[in-house]
Amino acid sequence: MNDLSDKRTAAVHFEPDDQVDRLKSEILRKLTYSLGKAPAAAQAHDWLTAGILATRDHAIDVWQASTKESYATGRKRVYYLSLEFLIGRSLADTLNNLGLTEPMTRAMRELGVDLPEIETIEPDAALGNGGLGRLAACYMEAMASTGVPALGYGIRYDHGLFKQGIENGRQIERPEDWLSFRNPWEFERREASYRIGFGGSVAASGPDQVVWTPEETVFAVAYDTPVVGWRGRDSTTLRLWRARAMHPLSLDAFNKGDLVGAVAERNRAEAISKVLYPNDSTPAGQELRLRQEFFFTSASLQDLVHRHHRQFGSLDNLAEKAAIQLNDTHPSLAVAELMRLLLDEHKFNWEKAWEITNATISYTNHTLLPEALETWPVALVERLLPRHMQIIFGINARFLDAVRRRSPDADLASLSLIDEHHGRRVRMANLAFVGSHTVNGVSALHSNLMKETVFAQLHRAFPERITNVTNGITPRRWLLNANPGLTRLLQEVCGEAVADDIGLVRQFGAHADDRAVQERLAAIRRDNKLRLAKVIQQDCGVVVDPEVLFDVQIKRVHEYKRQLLNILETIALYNAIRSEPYRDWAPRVKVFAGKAASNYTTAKSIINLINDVAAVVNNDITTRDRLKVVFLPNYNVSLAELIIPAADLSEQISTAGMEASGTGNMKFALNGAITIGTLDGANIEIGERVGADNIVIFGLTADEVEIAKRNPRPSAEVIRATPHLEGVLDAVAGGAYSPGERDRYAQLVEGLRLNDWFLVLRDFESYHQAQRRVDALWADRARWWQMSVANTAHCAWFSADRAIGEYAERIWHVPAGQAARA
Ligand code: BZD
Repeated sequence: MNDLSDKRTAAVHFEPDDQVDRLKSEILRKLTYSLGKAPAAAQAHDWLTAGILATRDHAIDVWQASTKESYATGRKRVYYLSLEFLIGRSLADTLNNLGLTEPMTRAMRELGVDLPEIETIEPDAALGNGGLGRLAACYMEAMASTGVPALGYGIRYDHGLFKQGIENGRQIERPEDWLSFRNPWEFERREASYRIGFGGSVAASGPDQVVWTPEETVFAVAYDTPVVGWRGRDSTTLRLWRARAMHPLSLDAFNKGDLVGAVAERNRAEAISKVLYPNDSTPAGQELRLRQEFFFTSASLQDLVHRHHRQFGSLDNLAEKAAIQLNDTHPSLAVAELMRLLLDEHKFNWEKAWEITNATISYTNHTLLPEALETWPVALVERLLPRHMQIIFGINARFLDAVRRRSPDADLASLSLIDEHHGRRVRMANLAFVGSHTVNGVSALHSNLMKETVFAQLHRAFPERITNVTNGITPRRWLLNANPGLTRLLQEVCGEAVADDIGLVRQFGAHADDRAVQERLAAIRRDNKLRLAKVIQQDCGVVVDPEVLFDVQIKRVHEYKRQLLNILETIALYNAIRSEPYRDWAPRVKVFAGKAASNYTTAKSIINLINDVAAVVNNDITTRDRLKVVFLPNYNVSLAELIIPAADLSEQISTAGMEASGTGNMKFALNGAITIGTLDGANIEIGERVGADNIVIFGLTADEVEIAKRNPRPSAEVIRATPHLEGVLDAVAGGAYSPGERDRYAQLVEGLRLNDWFLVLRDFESYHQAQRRVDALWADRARWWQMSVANTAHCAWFSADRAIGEYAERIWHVPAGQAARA
């Protein structure tokens, strides 16, 4: 067995030989009859596809049983609308959830194939930017694992998030192409195909009766993928829409020799599902994005309304049988589209239609950054969706009237669905808020800030509407599969049942001082670090020692996440080591990974700086054994699965109040890394659970940030008061790390000196001190492993099963099939 194949033992392992024989013959049948390959001629990708197809058959059995059960019992279903599902690879997780990891590994081995090796050629399904998309993927799996009947609706992008390369230290983007060799997990559903209209005109056809005649119509065609839950008890469905033209070829144009014109309609239609917008935390703004949003929202609503009508014969009880969750504002046109379907197609009156809409929809907010809140010009919405614009005006008028009657002094301008200050724009967050019965934030701090800041006026108007559901992560992917060594130890200490009931890891806490457990932990971490070290050497050409502290910051690159703070502090550390090379510095490797939106110049400059600093530091013999800096290219779900179990220190250092929750923070803590972080997002809740002694907190609090922003301290003053900072900034600005282009970072540094909006300078000293506390903790290794145990033992609460349990009980009002335990 190689080091990767050990991970198989984390799964359920009691499979008899006949199961292995059966799998072997299933794989061979797929190879022969689905792929037309003889075993002797089969390549690695053929074995992978045959393995996926054989696994998929087992998933289908579960899937069909789940679907049948939910139809037969008429249970309420959850519809999770998300423009992003960041799934990653599926084979290892599906096998593990089906309890087939071990027999499949053996079956493949007997066929001469190394399963863990071929698993790595499965492309990541990268249909998402970051946390929001990954959350949707975790929740689909957790709903399947806790027996919540659910469909996830999204877009089947031809091209997911771009592939990142690093050339001369700079990010370059290459198109992602996961579908180029087909997707063996999915099923095309020709019968589930809907017409999606755009543009055109609206005419009254009678009192209260309106007919919308779109100018353009495209088809949405469904592609379904089963998502199997733990122990294969249940499955949810991921239904992704692909855009097709009504008329793929204009023969008229073709006959006139106009080849471009002949396929113009097709290109325009298919552009809708062509590519994921790579913007995280800044809205895309273009018309195509609005078309994507309406396209998938309308297809999903038509589909669920159609299903409901077929099953129950009426839409009166829609809210009793369907819960629609909006993942951020991207699907918030659902409010207007559901109203349109009820009013225009099913002839409900406004009051009844509104009652049903509001009782069915709920909305999750993922950001308070004002620049990230979606708004669309009224003129654009009017042109693209004239009927929906009418409905939005109708909702707004009734809503503002009602508020005016109740509280004459309310601030109507900020409540309105229309922002009149910036050239009339539709505020999608207000639309989602007003149209939902419940609105949730994703951590305790974030939900409270929602009430105090962006949604303050709406909160006054609807004081019961905002609630909190702190995010969660699936422990199957992020612990059991990603960290088989730790999983084995946990099963030994807490019992085999930890895989079924992650809450049992609590018992691990009692072993924090046990030397034998500490040594086992150290050995497991070392193995994980060795695996990562190999990839670092391959991808960055840097040799790192698995004995040193692995200090990791992996996430989208954004100013508010403050990779800049980390790299500036790294430079300060580098300078300090150089000036006192014989002190007993805690040797470290600084690991970075993350993509910057392609048009986000500052974020790209930060990536460039990290790579430039790496080039200097890694080639300096004075600091050779003490400090290395690496930037791993093309961060994605699979890379996260490799990095997180190898991390000693987890960097969660956003400006307080700006990271809604974070979910990487939870993955690291559950895997036993120590967090160095600000009191932001879910870091606060992690701290509450693991205890103040087991987390390293620094920096201004969200309240202090608020004050600091209102009365900014001049950067010059902050710099003067902060030892080492001036020298670091001068070196960067003066080209010490970019000798070939001395002014490369002049602007980046000038930006900080002019306006330290993200408080990089303000928090620098506090961060620097916190890192020295980390040095001291690392030097006391027994203490370090104690802390690590405490982190794992107290983070089961961050299981997605717990989060889904809260949504199910408090928001969706659906009983979970199996109680979520954490
Ligand atoms: O959502 C993230 C937040 O920044 C995190 O704090 C939080 O943990 C996760 C899950 O709740 N937000 C995003 O990931 N946002 C996007 O990816 C995004 C995508 C498109 C447009 C705007 C934002």
